[in-house]
Amino acid sequence: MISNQIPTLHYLNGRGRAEASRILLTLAGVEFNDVRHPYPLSPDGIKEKTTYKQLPYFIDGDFEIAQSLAIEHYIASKYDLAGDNISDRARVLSIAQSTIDIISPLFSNNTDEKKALYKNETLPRFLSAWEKILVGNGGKYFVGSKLSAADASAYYTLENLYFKNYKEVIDQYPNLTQFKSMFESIPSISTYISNRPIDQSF
Ligand SMILES: N[C@@H](CCC(=O)N[C@@H](CS)C(=O)NCC(=O)O)C(=O)O
Repeated sequence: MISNQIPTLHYLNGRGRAEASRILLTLAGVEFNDVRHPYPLSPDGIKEKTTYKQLPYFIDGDFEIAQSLAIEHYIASKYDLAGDNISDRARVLSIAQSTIDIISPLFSNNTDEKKALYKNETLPRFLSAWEKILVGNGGKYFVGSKLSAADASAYYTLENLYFKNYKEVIDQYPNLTQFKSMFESIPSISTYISNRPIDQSF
């Protein structure tokens, strides 16, 4: 049963493009309707009601928004997770957008050559940059001096990479590994992880 009193996040039964938003809502302590639609989406179901006939789609009272990064940015801004000043807000978005550069190739690496390039060049390039940013900021948070959407984006991406068997690459970046353990030990996140539905896909 969907309650109109709390926000609603529509997505598939998977983590995909909605998980960073789910994690952000969890970090903010916001109760929400986590509506998971079976795949393939029916053409006359939720898809028809959304802006681009795509999910995720977020509804908060009278406000409705499509596009995963915009949803994350809205939630982060509303609940003080978007960065404390103009520079930090840009840094948060920079991490969020770099996750797309990291995740997207996973869907197009269809040859051994592309897989090797990803594992040996692309992934190390992004993970070493992340480690440098994290360590340069003191090692605990990616941006500023408290949790932000940048941490949620990075955590979700590292988790995705573990799932896709890139642990061996991540192990080369001990600060990222330590960050991941720290993030999943946050009480609300740890409870969320233990209770979240078993996904059909990542
Ligand atoms: N740029 C969009 C992409 C959204 C997207 O591609 N959503 C897929 C699911 S991951 C979808 O709804 N596809 C329509 C369908 O499969 O019928 C975002 O980040 O939100």
